[in-house]
Amino acid sequence: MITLYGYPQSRSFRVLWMLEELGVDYHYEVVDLLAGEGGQAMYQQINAGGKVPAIKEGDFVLTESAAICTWLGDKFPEKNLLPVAGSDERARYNEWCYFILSELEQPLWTLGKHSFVLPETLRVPAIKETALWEFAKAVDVLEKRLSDQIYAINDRFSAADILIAHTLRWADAFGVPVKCGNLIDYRDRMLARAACKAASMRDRRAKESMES
Ligand SMILES: N[C@@H](CCC(=O)N[C@@H](CS)C(=O)NCC(=O)O)C(=O)O
Repeated sequence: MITLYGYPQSRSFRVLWMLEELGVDYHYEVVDLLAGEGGQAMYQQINAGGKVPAIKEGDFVLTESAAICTWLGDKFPEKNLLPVAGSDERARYNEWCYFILSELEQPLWTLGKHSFVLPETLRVPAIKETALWEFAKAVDVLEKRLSDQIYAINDRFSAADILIAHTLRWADAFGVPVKCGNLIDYRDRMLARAACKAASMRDRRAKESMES
């Protein structure tokens, strides 16, 4: 059985969504980050950085949301959620992953960290202007590349769409929603998928059980 270590409304949602797309059995183990469980010895054995998501199957443990989605896609090739390793499409998938994590998510996360994540004494308010400028540049690239596409890679849904749509949903939550009509349509189309809704429900239930 696959165990996903996650926290509601965090990057672990990417893996939840992927698992729901795959339709495989999994156990969702909430690591209560706000209660400091990420720093506890038991979880540090799973992820030395104390972060989520992480995934475990038998003795195998993997961290990093994009790496986990890729591992899952390769593990269940019959579900067609990843282009085949070695193909041009797989290179395109890798390109998307690096772009999303280093160009699109990075300025958004900088914005979040210096607005509400870091302890107040570590926040540098002036950095937000730079982060907004960098994020707008990355969104501009996204608009150009996705403007007339149904999916990120050719005509098939893939894990790349999960990573992009989840990051765009974060942008909404961080108060910098995308404004381009095509991009909004793309994001909403991805978020309307049954597996995304199922993952949202699972995440909501996890949040409710943590609060009760
Ligand atoms: N690059 C990592 C980032 C993981 C990450 O920063 N996770 C956040 C939640 S979204 C976390 O666990 N933060 C707790 C902490 O920094 O201690 C990934 O994509 O998985």
